[in-house]
Amino acid sequence: MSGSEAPNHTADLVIVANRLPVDRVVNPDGSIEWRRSPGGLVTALEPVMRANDGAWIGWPGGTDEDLEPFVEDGLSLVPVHLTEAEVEEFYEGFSNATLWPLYHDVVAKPEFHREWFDAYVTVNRRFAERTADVAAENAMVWVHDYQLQLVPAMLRELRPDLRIGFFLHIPFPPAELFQQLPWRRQLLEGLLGADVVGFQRPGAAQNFVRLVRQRVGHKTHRDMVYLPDGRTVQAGSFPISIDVKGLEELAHSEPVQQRAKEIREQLGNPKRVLLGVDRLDYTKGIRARLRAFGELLEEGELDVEDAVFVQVATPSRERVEQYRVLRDDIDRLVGRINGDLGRIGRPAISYLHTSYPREEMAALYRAADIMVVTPLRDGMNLVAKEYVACRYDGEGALVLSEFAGAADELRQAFLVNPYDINGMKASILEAINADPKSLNKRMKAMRKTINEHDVSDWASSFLDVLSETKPMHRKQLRP
Ligand code: GDG
Repeated sequence: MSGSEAPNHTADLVIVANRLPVDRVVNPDGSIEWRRSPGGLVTALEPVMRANDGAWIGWPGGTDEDLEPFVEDGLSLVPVHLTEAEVEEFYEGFSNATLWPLYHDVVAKPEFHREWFDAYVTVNRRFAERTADVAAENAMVWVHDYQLQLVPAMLRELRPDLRIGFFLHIPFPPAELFQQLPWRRQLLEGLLGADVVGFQRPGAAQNFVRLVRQRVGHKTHRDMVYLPDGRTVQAGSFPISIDVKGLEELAHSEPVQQRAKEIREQLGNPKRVLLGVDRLDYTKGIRARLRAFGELLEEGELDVEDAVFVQVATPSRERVEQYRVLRDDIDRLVGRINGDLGRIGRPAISYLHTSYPREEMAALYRAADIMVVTPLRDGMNLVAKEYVACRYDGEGALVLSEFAGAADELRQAFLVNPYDINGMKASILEAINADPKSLNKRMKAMRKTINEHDVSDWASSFLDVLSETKPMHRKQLRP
């Protein structure tokens, strides 16, 4: 497929996600380049996309131009254009200020605006239409995440021949919260357009099936929904993972090891380095974690000469009001803790509001004795798995929130309730004082778990289930 050619009905596998897996880079000479955005999803899907004339449909970011489909590094990419108003209402509004907080236990108050939902419908329809143009007869389509929950039903209407899968990367809330949503029925019906609806955790799949029974009135049995037209929809849990080998190799590389040493030196070679890595998001529990650390210093349980907390907070959704408020909050808290408890050359918290290349992230994971991951609610949390992947020496400790999907698998972490500050303080101290042998045992067990289930296992387990649905579809994907 060349740059200007429309890719009509050619792709046997179509990935539909809010964003394309590339970022647009404008060079100093004004020329435009696309750079692959790092991320497990594209790594996992690349081989199967190449083997099956795959196409990826998504928003390229920006609102300036309506771009034609193009091929980048052998991947067919199909841009969906959004206007400035749609970015505000569909993306920042309905996706990130309505659905995101509602699906994360209402840890921030969701806003309900009818015009935001209208934009959500319009944009979802555009994604569905684009997909209908691109997908080959009987193709498999895999739709991703909360921004596109209406796409499955819209697409089925346009193209009943397709096999459609949907995966939700974030939690799916219990009925008690979901039913606040004025558009609850539309969203459930949107998802029911899929043959397989996947979630991170079994509880989320159960929430979905229960809601479908209660709100839409369809018959259900366990994870299956029976529609009046004879179709079935299968719900299930497919916990996502990371490119374990790729990251471990990076962590092993000489420059990363060297950089990890250098980071510890630059921090003044403290006895203990604690680390947090998150998008700056109110679901991630950054505030509670820093408070816990501050109190441990205040009470003399820890000393700034011995322990430092490195918090990387990657800028995120900066135009959404709640994210601006959060940023100010964290700035103030870090300032207060450092002002009260730091000494010259020894801040308590080394706070980095920025994003880093993968190599630097791997070096930070290598440099940290204790990784502190304390979301109030999280679909999975890849950072926890990435830390474990980098600890090939079996050293290091993971403090992990029970409310992250990752807690289902990483049972040997120091599991905490992020709402319980005293409990978190006790667990951080326990991790700091644990005997190296017991830490080694925990880390080995967690490494075994992630090695047995990496991101390509995740992708193939979902696509296998999808390809087994609907016996009238005979076309199988090539492995
Ligand atoms: C959603 C769900 C689910 C962060 N800062 C930098 C950077 N990162 C990378 C991390 C990690 C990823 O971003 C963040 O993934 P998480 O899983 O931790 O969280 P969300 O962004 O909220 O992701 C989540 C996930 O989807 C997948 O299904 O696990 O529950 O909320 O990979 O390493 N990477 C680089 N520089 C940074 O500064 N290079």
